[in-house]
Amino acid sequence: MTRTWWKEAVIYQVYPRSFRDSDGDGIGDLKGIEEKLDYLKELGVDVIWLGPVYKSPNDDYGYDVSDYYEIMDEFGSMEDWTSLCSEIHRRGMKIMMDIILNHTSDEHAWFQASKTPGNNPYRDYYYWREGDSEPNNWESFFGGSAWKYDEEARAYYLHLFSVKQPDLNWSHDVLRREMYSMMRFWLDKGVDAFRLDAVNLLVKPGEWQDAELAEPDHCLAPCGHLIANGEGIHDIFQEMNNEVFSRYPMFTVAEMAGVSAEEGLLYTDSTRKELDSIIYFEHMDVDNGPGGRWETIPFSLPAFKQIITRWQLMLQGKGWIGLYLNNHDQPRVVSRWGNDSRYRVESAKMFATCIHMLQGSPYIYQGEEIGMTNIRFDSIQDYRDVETLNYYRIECENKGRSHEVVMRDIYLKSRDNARTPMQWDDSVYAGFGTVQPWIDVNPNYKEVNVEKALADPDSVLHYYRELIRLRKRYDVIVYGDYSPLLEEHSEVFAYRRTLNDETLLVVTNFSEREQMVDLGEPTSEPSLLLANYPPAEEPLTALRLRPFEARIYLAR
Ligand code: TEU
Repeated sequence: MTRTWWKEAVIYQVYPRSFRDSDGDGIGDLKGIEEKLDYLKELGVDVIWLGPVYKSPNDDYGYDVSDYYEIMDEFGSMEDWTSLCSEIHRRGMKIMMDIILNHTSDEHAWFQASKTPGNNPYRDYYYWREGDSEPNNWESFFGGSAWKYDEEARAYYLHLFSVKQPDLNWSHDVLRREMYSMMRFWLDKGVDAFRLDAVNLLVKPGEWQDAELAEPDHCLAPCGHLIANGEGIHDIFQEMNNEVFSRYPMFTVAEMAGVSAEEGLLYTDSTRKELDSIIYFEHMDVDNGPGGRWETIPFSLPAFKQIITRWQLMLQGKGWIGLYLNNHDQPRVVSRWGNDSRYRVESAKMFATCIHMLQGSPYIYQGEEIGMTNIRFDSIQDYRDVETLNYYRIECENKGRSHEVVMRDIYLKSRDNARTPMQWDDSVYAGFGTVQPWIDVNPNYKEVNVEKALADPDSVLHYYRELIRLRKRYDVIVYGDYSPLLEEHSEVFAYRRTLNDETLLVVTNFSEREQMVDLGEPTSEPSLLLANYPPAEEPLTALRLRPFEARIYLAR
């Protein structure tokens, strides 16, 4: 067991626009994050992942960068960023920046310069294709064609995400060097970690062949599987590692959709010198129907457990993962797979237990630690996310589906579910700021907020603190081997972690019904480390688990 700081770390994701508005413009900002650092320190997190804060026209809220070297006006200035960075460090925490490499904004100077046809040094920074029609039938992840015609350029450009996010051409040596120096710029400023956005899409296939529509591969848009993990992608990460990562005491986490555990190992195997860890999607896609993420099918715990187990065993002792059930792209898990009314607190604690005790580094998405829930706005006017708005337009206007039917999908899967303002207290706008925020506050803020959670020893928040405290105390949580238990059970997820003479037993009931389970005779007397219900005196061979009950036992 080699100690590695980032394996031991808990990472907290801040979505800057929705965290805290310090200057009364309705939009979260860097000063607002700085105000809340003591709260994060007391929670016990080690690393703060800052969503993108670069200059951006905000078509995809910062994931469309128009200048990598400047801070977005709404968020503050470079001085504010420097101050935030040093205040994070002063408290013994670290800072992770979100790095967007696959595309820029169409308002980036490179893209503007690339439009001039002919011999132009920027032309090949992007994928420009001349012709009378779109080069192929690829669809964007955000709906509609992945190609857009530009009059000035007299050509089509590729955009896998929104029309305002043209894809960069990573086979271009000069572009790659530009990106490496951009990354070094931020590391030289003291950044400790990178979250690399959508990076398994960097290489595009040499042939622009059509995608077969109605793909069986439902976690990606119709062209996704043709692009994900393309030939030569590992060479890029080895080069990036050599040019950038290996020169700093940093760590990387790569966000990658459409990656199997086998591929996940190739990316993160420490001997290959590519990436340190990966955030994969497979377990989050279990409720996607054949039509994609907007089509929701019932959650299947057996499918979920199989995926988790496959990844745990595949990477054990070789690679590393980020553990998560929530982020800014996913609906809130308490609403999605738990019960956000009757068992909000119980289910929030249960999901946290299940995730935090696995092997990997746990990620906490803002508001998850107080059990924030999905929202339901009646009108599409109240939604802000480009993916959601495109979906509504395509389904209602182009396909003629009714408002009610389309809104049902949006209530289940819209990314705005997780993007409503952080609920700090029960004052107007939930303590997020003093004016109407850019997106409405969840109406349950009087019930669900930080101030209330701090005052209640049984809150979700105090439970998260306990989970983090346990991680700092028991090496088995970070470094122990994983083995699944009760693999056939359809409602209970249980597993064992072992390191030397320490054994951890984790048992979580994913259902609203009581479940009887037998974990087998223990080899030594187990002690209950943490649970989300008052302790019940039962032998491990006859556990009676209450709705969404979670327990962690330690045996030596
Ligand atoms: O997400 C990449 C990604 O794979 C998304 O398509 C994801 O599947 C989708 O958001 C689910 O609805 C990253 C960022 O996390 C996301 O916020 C950005 O919109 C996207 O890249 C483009 O930069």
